Amino acid sequence: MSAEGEGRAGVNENCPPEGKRVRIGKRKRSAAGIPAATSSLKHGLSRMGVTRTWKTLTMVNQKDGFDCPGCAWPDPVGKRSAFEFCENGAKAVADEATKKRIKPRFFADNSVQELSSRSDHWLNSRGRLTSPMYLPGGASHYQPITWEKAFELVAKRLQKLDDANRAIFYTSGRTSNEAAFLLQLFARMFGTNNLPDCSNMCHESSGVSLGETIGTGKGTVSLEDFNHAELILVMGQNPGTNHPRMLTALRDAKRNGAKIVHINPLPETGLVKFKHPQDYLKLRFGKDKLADKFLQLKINSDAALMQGIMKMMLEMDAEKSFIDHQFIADKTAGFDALKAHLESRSLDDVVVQTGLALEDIREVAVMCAQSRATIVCWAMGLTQHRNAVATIQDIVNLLLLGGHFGRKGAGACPVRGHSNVQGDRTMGICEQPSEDFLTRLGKAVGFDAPRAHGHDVVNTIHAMADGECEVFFCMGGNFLSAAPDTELTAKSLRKVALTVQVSTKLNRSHLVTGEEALILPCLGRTEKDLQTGGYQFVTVEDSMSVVHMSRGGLKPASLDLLSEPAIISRLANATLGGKVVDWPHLSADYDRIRSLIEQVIPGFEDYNERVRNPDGFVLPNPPRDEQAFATPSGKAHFSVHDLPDTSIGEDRYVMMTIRSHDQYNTTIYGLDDRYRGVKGGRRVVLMNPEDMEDRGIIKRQKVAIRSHFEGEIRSADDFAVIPYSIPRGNVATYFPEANVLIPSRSVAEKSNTPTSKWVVVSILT
Ligand SMILES: Nc1nc2c(c(=O)[nH]1)N[C@H]1C(S)=C(S)[C@@H](COP(=O)(O)OP(=O)(O)OC[C@H]3O[C@@H](n4cnc5c(=O)[nH]c(N)nc54)[C@H](O)[C@@H]3O)O[C@H]1N2
Ligand SMILES: Nc1nc2c(c(=O)[nH]1)N[C@H]1C(S)=C(S)[C@@H](COP(=O)(O)OP(=O)(O)OC[C@H]3O[C@@H](n4cnc5c(=O)[nH]c(N)nc54)[C@H](O)[C@@H]3O)O[C@H]1N2
Ligand SMILES: [Mo]
Repeated sequence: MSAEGEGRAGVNENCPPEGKRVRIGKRKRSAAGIPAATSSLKHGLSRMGVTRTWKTLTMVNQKDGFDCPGCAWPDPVGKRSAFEFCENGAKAVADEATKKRIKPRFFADNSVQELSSRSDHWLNSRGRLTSPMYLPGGASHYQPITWEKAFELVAKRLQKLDDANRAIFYTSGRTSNEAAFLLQLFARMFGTNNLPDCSNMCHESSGVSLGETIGTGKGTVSLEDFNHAELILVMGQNPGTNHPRMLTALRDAKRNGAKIVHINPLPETGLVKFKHPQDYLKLRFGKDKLADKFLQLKINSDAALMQGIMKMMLEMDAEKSFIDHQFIADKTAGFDALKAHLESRSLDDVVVQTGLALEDIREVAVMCAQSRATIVCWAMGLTQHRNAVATIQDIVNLLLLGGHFGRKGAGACPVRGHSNVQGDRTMGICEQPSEDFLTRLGKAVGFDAPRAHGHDVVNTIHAMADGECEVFFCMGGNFLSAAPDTELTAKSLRKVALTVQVSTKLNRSHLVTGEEALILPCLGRTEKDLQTGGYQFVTVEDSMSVVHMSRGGLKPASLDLLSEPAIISRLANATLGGKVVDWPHLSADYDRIRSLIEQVIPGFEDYNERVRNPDGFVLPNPPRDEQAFATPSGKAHFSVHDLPDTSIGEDRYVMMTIRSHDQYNTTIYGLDDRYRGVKGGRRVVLMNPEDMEDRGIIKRQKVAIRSHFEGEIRSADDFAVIPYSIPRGNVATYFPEANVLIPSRSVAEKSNTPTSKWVVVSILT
């Protein structure tokens, strides 16, 4: 291996600029509707053709079909319509079910270096991977390899390690429960807890925050609760793009009388007006107005807003009871400390940090005080900040004040991203497993699970950079582009002896590799999975803890694909042999994997039977089910946090990195962001028009961005400035183009999540 970790010459870790000239249109006022329906069809037809489009889309989220890989929003219980998907779910499905194929010949014709000069959009649109490929040390091209040889190669590498902790097993959140369980079992029997996952960059802060305060890391609402809510706060989330099916739940909530407040630096289209495409079939042409109130606060001022609202609620409570004193007395601890803290604070700080008018905050405080059933939803706008755990605990404070746990129509709703990211964690994909989990796992299987904590994503990058990692195995995802500090992550990956990617589509992590690399192509959600025990289904857990089946119905993209459970099972067998676990037996029939899961993980009793119920089953959730809080004191905890220091210095801006309407994380479907009116390019920076004027920057002017963190400077050039409705001093760019600018050591306290929504930058003209 190249000792310096320089990797292959000329391989580009960044996506080269794509598109000609960015066009700026009008921001859309209404989400979904006919444009969404036509966009779904356009994507489907262009990738799958007529018959396949019809066949595929009518299987999405159906009881005998497959779970949409688009997001983790739950499906309705009971009656489902024939089209239980949204525009962006349809894009995700079409992307996997595309008819295009990458054959081994493609890799013979294109060197790794040549491929790296192509854009992410181009790489993804080549189609599905079809055969295992091997990149030998020093080689310029991938070459075909048999599955047998591939497993032997990885197994030999693993067996030669003098310390199991020199191997790392990453998971992205599309992995099924069955594959996730097998992967963590294999890693732990091999001897390591090095199980980082995309969750470390996503909702980790939510899990830590909720775990400390209410004793479970998961949300506490069900889909049905939306029909009974009186007030819903949607914070740091863009559901019109990232969870479009949530808009239906918000519409129904609204029709049932709920008020909705949208809290975001950007006026995201989905929350303004919404038109369900299926309403046209029912000849309803009106649009539903969703948000009653929009608070356009500055980036990372949510803690200030929450504390301001709570302070006002307590003041109102002094006159007439507005908080749930009984619940607070019976079920919680720490109220007095919070009260004292809020009393000692000034609302001036709240106004300065949020940039909001006091009357607007008061209006929402009154709504909060009056609501008997409040739901707070949030996503990446809250989790990817240095103080993310604290901010989410202020949300918990707000909910506790009103007693909004274990009550119909109320609760905490962290809206998950990847379709099975919550399930993967339940299955033990976690670098810091609990003692209880390890004991149960060891007992059920008959081995001693390692206790030392492993690496999460950020620590993985640094461990690789320090030469502490020899084998990096990825179950899905695109580690290079999803992680912060692209340059450092690339350098780190190049230091590894062997990188292995189990994937459906080509991405940049296949090009920036360890000295040797493997691509192991797998079946996707949409495809039939035949094992020696017959056709299999897998199971997933949605954002509201419902576990259900997912069964693919399409012919696999190639005869040479293996399922994820089969890949892990064969690798585990090659590495560890079958003395303790009969791996081939387990993966021949996934019911056997589920039986084992049932023995290890509480809540999965009669797994095989219950999961065959068309609506699946719901996992126990003590705060929701019985107002029980599994904290050491048995109470739910109020927490006290000072407001974060949000000063940034002269001529600096705070940059958040967000998703466009035409991408799924690092998978780029197209160059438009329809709702925001940005077309034909992704290297853009959204900026307040007055900030532009102050700096003499004109529309579409090209600028360079520099990020600043503890004396470190990172740069990215060639971004076109777009005037946009965003608070002064804040700017926005797209993920993953801007990941070069994100410092790897700028992380959330306690959750170690990269602060992708808080990057201090300067803009150079
Ligand atoms: N189509 C599609 N669907 C997806 C994905 C996708 O890429 N494409 N990704 C999936 C995944 S893995 C995830 S995690 C989710 C992500 O779903 P989101 O969290 O909705 O995704 P982001 O684009 O990161 O949007 C963050 C939102 O938070 C706002 N925001 C940023 N900073 C702050 C802040 O400090 N305070 C507040 N209040 N708001 C802030 C931004 O303006 C933006 O509206 O979506 C999932 N679904
Ligand atoms: N700057 C910035 N960075 C971020 C974020 C941000 O908001 N800003 N968001 C973070 C978040 S929330 C997340 S979740 C991460 C996402 O991080 P990842 O989950 O690592 O990235 P994805 O882009 O979702 O992974 C896409 C790849 O997964 C593979 N794939 C798709 N389906 C399957 C399948 O069924 N099986 C297998 N084995 N492979 C499959 C395909 O090859 C595809 O190229 O990124 C994080 N990074
Ligand atoms: Mo995510």
